[in-house]
Amino acid sequence: MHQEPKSGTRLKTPEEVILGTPGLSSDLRQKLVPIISALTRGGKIMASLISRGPLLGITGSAGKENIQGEEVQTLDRIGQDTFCQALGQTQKVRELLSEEEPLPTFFPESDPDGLLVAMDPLDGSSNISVNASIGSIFAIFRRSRTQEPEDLFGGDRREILAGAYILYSASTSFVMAIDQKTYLFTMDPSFGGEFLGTGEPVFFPSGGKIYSTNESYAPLWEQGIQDYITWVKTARQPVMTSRYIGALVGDLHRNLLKGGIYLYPAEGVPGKGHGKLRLLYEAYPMALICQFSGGIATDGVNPILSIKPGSDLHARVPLIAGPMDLVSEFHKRTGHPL
Ligand code: AHM
Ligand code: MG
Repeated sequence: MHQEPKSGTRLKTPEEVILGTPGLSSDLRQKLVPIISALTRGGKIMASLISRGPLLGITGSAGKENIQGEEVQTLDRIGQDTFCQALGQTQKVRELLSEEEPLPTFFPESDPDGLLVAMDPLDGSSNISVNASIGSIFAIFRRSRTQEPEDLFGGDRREILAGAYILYSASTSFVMAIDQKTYLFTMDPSFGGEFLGTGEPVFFPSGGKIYSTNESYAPLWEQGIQDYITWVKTARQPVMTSRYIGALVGDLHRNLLKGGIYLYPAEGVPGKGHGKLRLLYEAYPMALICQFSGGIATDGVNPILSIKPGSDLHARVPLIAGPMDLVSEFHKRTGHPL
């Protein structure tokens, strides 16, 4: 459960939380602090641009398609440039994978033992032009020293250290999962755009009643998932309610604070169909955030964090994410108990 700060509480920055995290070595802290600062600095720039978007003429299409055949929005490009520059400047990121670029960006001047970052710089692109919630998502990985530059993200010789997202909405939130805990910060525009939070961990509340999915695809899902959704609507006690923003960051954030399950299943035959969300920079970081908040994320059968990335760095997976009670119930009813 998330606690609002009590008056008089001394609020903390994400960097202060990292520096006070006992489970991180000083070497890791020295790498993570500038990386997290780069993310919040980028978030501050993005929040400022997004809040003036229509006036700046940046809420439309960039007039081209990305590697995945999706129309690139101007803000997708701005997000890419903003976070790529900020992360490169830290010299603590060896390589950056982005939804917006087919190949990872290698930073030759960086610390040879630097970390890896995978990102979706602008999540929920279809919400941009209608002033609805959008976000940015990041996964930070440690890697094996022996990996060659062209192989940094591939294989299973890297370990996710942190997951984070920024939610651009009525206020701008920064959520960070690190060392078994998830923390929430809010940007204070009157205080230089600093992100501040209580430093207390956030947990999914128990007994959540929200389900979030794009139900228009239901006829394409495997029968067990269709049956689960029918049961949720007709028989489950207590009854659930549907909420869907259409931006993973917005949907997951609401569900984290209120208790809810997010579902983006595969379309087609189980095991053969692919979901929409990308493993390395959407599913992994959200899975870590769920896990460190008392929840779990799966592909409908296996935990997301047990899936090894293959050669396609932009691979998609089905995603079922939320508090343990709701995701376990989903798995039980769809025949794949956790
Ligand atoms: P994007 O990264 O191109 O913005 O796509 C990802 C988004 C998620 O944020 C969201 O959960 C999902 O796509 C919505 O998809 P749909 O419109 O099919 O419901
Ligand atoms: Mg995106």
